[in-house]
Amino acid sequence: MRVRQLFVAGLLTALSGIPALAQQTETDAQSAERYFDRLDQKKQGFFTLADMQRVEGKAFKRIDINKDGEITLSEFTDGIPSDRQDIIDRFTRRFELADADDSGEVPLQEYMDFCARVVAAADANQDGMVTKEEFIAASSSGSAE
Ligand SMILES: [Ca+2]
Ligand SMILES: [Ca+2]
Ligand SMILES: [Ca+2]
Repeated sequence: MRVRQLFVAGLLTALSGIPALAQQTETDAQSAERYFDRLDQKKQGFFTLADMQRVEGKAFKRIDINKDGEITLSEFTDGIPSDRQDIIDRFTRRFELADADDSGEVPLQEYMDFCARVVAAADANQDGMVTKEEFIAASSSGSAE
C-alpha cells in the first residue's frame, strides 16, 4: 500500500505542471487539491479516468513541443530553470515512471496508460470515481515522513 501511495504522490507534481513551481511552499495536499479541481471540470466532486485522459490529452499536446506524437525528457523538463536541479531531478524521475518501456520517449498511448495507473492507485474503493478525499489521501500520505 505504501508503495502505491508513494507512486501517486510522485506523479502529482509532474502532472500538475511547471506553473506549480511558483508556489513552492504549497504542501502535497494543496497541490493535490489544485490538481483535482483541474480534473473535476464538471465540479461533481470526483473525476474518472476519462476525465483525466481528456485533460491530460490536451496537456500532452502542449508538452510535445515538436509535435512528433511523443514526449521526450527534454520536452518534459522544458521551462524548468536550469539552476533548479532538484526540480529537474524530480521531473526526470516522473518521466521515467511514465516511460514504462524505458524507450526514452512517451507516446500518447503510454501517457494514457500512465493516467490509468494513477487512477487505479488513487481510486481506493475501486468504483471508477476518484473523489477529492481519495485523491488527497493517496497523494499526501506517501510523503508524510
Ligand atoms: Ca515530441
Ligand atoms: Ca516509452
Ligand atoms: Ca472511488
